[in-house]
Amino acid sequence: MAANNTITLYDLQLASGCTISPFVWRTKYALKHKGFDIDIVPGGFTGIKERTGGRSERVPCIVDDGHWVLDSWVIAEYLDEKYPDRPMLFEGPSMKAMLRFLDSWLWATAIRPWFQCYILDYHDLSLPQDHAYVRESRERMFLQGRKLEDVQAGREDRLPLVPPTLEPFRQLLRETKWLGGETPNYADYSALAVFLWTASVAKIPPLTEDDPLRDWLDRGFDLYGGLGRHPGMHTLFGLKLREGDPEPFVKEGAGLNTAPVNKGAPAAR
Ligand SMILES: N[C@@H](CCC(=O)N[C@@H](CS)C(=O)NCC(=O)O)C(=O)O
Repeated sequence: MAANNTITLYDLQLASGCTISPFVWRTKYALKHKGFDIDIVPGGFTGIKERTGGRSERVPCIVDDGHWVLDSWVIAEYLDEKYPDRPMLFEGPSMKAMLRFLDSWLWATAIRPWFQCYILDYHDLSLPQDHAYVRESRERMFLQGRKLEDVQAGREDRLPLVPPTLEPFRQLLRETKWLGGETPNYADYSALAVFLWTASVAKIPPLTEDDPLRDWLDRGFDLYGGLGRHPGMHTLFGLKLREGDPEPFVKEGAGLNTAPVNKGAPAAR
């Protein structure tokens, strides 16, 4: 049992102290969902191995009463297994399978294009001692050797193309208050983490002021005493569209709906 109801979490922070990693974000929410206080071990991209006593090169890691758990997904499963008497993060194996799908869809649809729109901001906002590592590793591992400046350039043309692709996700949230139903669960935290990452690095907004995702996003960022409201975060809303840009979202009731509920032939009603 966690001593003093507190679990230690190894963070990944920007110079402002705000968390950048989506994996750490979802773990912060998971710990709060389970009712724990969090003892944060601060730090940036460099020195993770030293901070964790050689145990890991990646975060999040948690330590629960001396027991180390690595990897955000494994941590969430551990929390449910160890503390089944507290609110559950997962609702069985089918939710896990569906969430794996939602995760990969959101990463492909949102994080991939936004990564290329905000990669220089990401670098500039990181801790000064991380700059050289962030530049070298991101250019080598994710950008085929292209310079951060060249990858981010022209983002004004690319940003307006992303909101319309999020329509299936908007559709999902039109049907339910949270992905977890009446209350949020790990599906919400995992999806929120994509937008929390974006808000941590986006010096210019990716979504329009009136995006229908705003309701769920605002409620999600406000959870647990405003867990997602660190002063270092940027607003997600305020993307300015230019002539010729696509409609950012489908207006209520129009288009993209799946087939409506079959209420029977008119004479039979
Ligand atoms: N599957 C792992 C992924 C963790 C991960 O990749 N964390 C990144 C931050 S988003 C990291 O620690 N990166 C360290 C680095 O870039 O050197 C999890 O879910 O915890």
